Amino acid sequence: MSTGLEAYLREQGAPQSLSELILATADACVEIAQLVRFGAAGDLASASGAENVQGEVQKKLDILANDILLRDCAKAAGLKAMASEEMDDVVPVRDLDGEGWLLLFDPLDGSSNIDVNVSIGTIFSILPAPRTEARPAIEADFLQTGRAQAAAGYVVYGPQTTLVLTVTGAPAVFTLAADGSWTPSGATMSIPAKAKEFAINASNHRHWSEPMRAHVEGWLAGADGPRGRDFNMRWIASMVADVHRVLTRGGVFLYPWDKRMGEKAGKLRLLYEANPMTLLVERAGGASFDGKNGSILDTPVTGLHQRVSVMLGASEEIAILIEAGL
Ligand code: AHM
Ligand code: MG
Repeated sequence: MSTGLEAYLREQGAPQSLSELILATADACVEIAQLVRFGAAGDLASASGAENVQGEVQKKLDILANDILLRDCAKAAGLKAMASEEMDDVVPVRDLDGEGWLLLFDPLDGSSNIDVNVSIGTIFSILPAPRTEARPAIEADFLQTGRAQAAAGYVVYGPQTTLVLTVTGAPAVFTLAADGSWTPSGATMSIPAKAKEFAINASNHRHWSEPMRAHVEGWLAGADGPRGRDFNMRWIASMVADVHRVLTRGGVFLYPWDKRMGEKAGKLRLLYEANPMTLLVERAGGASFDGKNGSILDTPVTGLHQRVSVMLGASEEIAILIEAGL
């Protein structure tokens, strides 16, 4: 049941097949919200022992959320294939032929927060399926830059369950009501150019590049340092919740490359995390930087599970980070 969301998708002029896929994704998230609410305190949150493609121990809730998305979204007639942070390979659903969509998701982002009952979320990205001869989709079909996304969004499972979505314009915000429907919250997401707040895991200070260390030290020095004003800091360790705050009240979120990563560009995943969150941030007037090429949305895509350095949020602060050559 998603009446407010359906009306919004009609207003946006989203193609029918894209609307159906977004509605199916949102429905899956309603089910995941129930699991998170009632299952997290029980044994669902205990480690299953399985390792995902990133070499991390998955929680049972991650696997269940993944299964729900796979099952519910496959029902959308325009969906050709899916890819998930939790699975090595793509899952073809229907042969490519004419208009269709590819769905990518991080089923439960920030899952280290499950045990401590702190906000987690689902992130999703929708790409156009290549128009080609009839065949099942393969990994190469998913290797499109963030700029190509037809829609992107997330659901944050926090004190409220909130869906944030972009199809064409500024992010729209919906709250999950008691009857299971997505109700427009009326909130407008617009990130002020100037940051007053930053989010970074400061325990990684010694691993950062020298310019990154200097930049964060400038924030910490506040009014007594080179920036001449105070900054506030937050770190939830759940990208969905941290970026939701940036979209709601401004600031910047960073998970930059650090020395422990070596050849890897960063910790966060380009296709499942960085691209969808960046599309929302840029549509809310913010900016992003991948530490190399410019906007994260233009980062060349070479692999399904590629990682990237992430800096996003207030445009003036991102411009300073780019200038500093971070
Ligand atoms: P996950 O997808 O395995 O949950 O990892 C991604 C999460 C992000 O949500 C969050 O920003 C980051 O990892 C936190 O990392 P750290 O624990 O290093 O601060
Ligand atoms: Mg994640």
